[in-house]
Amino acid sequence: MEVLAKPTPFTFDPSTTALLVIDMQRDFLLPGGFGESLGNDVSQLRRTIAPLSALLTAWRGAGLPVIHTREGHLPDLSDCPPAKLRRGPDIGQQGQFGRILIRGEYGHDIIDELAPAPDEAVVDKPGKGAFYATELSDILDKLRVESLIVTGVTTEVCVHTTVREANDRGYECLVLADCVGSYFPSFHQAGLEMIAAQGGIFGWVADSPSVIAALATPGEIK
Ligand code: C5J
Repeated sequence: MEVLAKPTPFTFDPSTTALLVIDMQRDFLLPGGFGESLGNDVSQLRRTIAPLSALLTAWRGAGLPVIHTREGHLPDLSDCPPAKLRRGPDIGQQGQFGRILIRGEYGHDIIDELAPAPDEAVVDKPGKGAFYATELSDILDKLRVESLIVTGVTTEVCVHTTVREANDRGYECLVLADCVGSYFPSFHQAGLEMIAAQGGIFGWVADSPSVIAALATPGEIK
């Protein structure tokens, strides 16, 4: 299967590819939530919801694996490095949607529009990267995944960190520009350019309609 992408067309075998949906959590995306309380414009992230929802429908329809991630910590914060807490003192404090970035709280969970299906893995991560201190590598090994379609928020933080981690572990990554978002449009733009620069130093960048079109091409899914 091939999709138009930068810097070159991206080729993948659906039988060894997973869709990664990073941190589409209420704390980051809901008006009134943690992200907005920091002065951020959540509409910059919320524009990803409709394209990601359409992609999920097509990806699930093709019977392909989806893995969701959530950034957050244990209620006692024992998995939160003191340095992270020093620079993010709101973590664990009471917010509009429960304790901020704490597992089990309403705000920590994934937005209703993109709720994981019962058979889909949800990886809880204490860091920005989805590989650090998680079971993600094991899940991908079991599924024999070689390529990742990467979506979610935010482009320059958790998406970028995860793509860099994946790249070092030998995965081919396609990042979908319309399905990733940042509170800062210039960081989003630069983040995408960095991925595809220098012949695809971290991977490829495309838009979700080209993946949906490829999935709909007769004979492409076996
Ligand atoms: C941030 C994330 N931005 N999911 N988290 O702190 O990108």
